[in-house]
Amino acid sequence: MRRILIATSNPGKLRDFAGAALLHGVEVRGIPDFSSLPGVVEDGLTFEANARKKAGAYSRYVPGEIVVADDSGLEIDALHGAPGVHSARYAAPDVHGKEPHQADANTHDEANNARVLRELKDVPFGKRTGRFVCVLSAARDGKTLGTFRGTAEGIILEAPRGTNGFGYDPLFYFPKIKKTFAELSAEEKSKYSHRGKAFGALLAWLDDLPRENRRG
Ligand code: ITT
Repeated sequence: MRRILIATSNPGKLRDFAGAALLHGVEVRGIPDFSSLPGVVEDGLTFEANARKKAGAYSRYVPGEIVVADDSGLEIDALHGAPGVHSARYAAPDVHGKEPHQADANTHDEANNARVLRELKDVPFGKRTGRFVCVLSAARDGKTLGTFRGTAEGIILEAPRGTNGFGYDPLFYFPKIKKTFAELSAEEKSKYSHRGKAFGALLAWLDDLPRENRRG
């Protein structure tokens, strides 16, 4: 079975990948001892830049292996694309008194969701459109091999719904199935999600990679 090493500190992302892996018959694993590795400063202006930076840096710790990193977030049209690349620390002004791009730590999902709801307080249902974006970058020995993007279009609800998933999932209503992403199992979510789509593109690329260039 193909094996893919994922470089992430986010257990919600790992659960999503495990759900997608079930669907595709591959195995995903975290990098051994990931939490003891030095962190990567995510100061890129795009998801692509941050995903490449993370995959490049972490792949140096597992020589010869293909390492995949994920940079993702929620873009809300009424907020001109915010929280975007700052999704993981959107509540920094509330929690640390710093702007998200200056914060050096992530903020909790509940606080991030509370800020989104506050910013959208006066925005009517029809204008609460947005999308999740996921960019996956694959690297080996510090070099980028490929970058893959997936998106999912939805509506930001006025109150959370569902208890599965992570991050903004309880606020993200997916009209096609009339549910939020937090009302889906990891396997179901991967059928519709930004992460599931980017992962599908990555696997298609991996299938086309000459066998001598693969591991796992
Ligand atoms: P790593 O960098 O270690 O992978 P991270 O959580 O810091 O973990 P990002 O910088 O990519 O990752 O931030 C992603 C944030 O975007 C995440 O913390 C959520 O707030 C949000 N997000 C991304 N994908 C999501 C999803 O599928 N469901 C809900 N929220 C999501």
